[in-house]
Amino acid sequence: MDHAAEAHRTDLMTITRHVLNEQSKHPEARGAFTILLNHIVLGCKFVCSAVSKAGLAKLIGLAGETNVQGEEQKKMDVLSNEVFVKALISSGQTSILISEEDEEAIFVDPSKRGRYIVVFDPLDGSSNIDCGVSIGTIFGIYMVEHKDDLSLEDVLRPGEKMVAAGYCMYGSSCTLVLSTGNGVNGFTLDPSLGEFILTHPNIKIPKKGKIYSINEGNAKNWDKATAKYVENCKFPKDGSSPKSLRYIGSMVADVHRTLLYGGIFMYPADKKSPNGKLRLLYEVFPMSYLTEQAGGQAFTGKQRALELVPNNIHERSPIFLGSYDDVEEIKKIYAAVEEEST
Ligand code: AFP
Repeated sequence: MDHAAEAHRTDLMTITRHVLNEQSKHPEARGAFTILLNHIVLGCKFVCSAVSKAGLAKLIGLAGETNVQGEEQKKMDVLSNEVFVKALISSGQTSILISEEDEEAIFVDPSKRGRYIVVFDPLDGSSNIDCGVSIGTIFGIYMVEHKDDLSLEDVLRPGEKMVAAGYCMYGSSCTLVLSTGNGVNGFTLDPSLGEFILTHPNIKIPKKGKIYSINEGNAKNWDKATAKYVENCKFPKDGSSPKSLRYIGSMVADVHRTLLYGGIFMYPADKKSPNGKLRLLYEVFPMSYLTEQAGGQAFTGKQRALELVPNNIHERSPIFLGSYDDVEEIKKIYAAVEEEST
């Protein structure tokens, strides 16, 4: 019997154990982050379970519709939002919450406040849910800067100021990918244990990929640089093979594949949507943070995504993220197009 391999299989690194290990490297840490993360994990487990039962339980549907028992149904994204908001407030570790589902920022009651701000999309890609396509929760975490004078200024900070970011993908398995600023790790939910187990340690995005991912239906409105880049993906001029197109239309799933297999994910600006579609605080920033932590790059078409300063909590931004070399190529194309026009 190979005892070393056996020991590996029986030494389960749960997400809590992993975060406690990280915490022990910071003697000043008092466990607040671990408590916060446990509450995020609880929300993810709830949504994972609800999503997997959605078809059976008829949880899908418009908010306000009634089910067969005559009870009012909640749409899955509304339900997920309620679960996350309640879990985050009850953790006692948050002061401000920004959710894709809530127009206004939530300022936690002073008696329950903690040192963190959480920006999140409780159920991204929810238009995919009716056909069983992978969807997910995305989150980013900032530390409060002005504890005694709390305001939106604490939130409207560049993504590089985040202290952690992650997503949970509800797919064929439930996978939570997390970075606390020291690389990226992936954990898979073992439903029989109810625990997220480290299955993808130290994720590194391949330096160059063979996949491009974009909604080609928007091509007629693309800017020159995006059109040129996509043309190069299909008809490379350097004799290399064309790239494959993969587009799920669910950011968590498209970014997850990009992190593991490499390549580029794009949601550019176009004539119809000059700022693209994706939201800066709780889509673009967390995914850019994870991409950089995995060794890739994230670019807006003008600058490094994580350096953008948001002006409002639901602001949108174009994004090109993925393998280092692939993003480098689009950066060069944007620079050349810019030079041509001056
Ligand atoms: P939904 O939550 O409305 O399904 O939108 C998903 C999303 O915000 C993101 O997850 C996708 O990457 C992107 O939109 C897809 O947008 P297009 O349908 O315009 O390609």
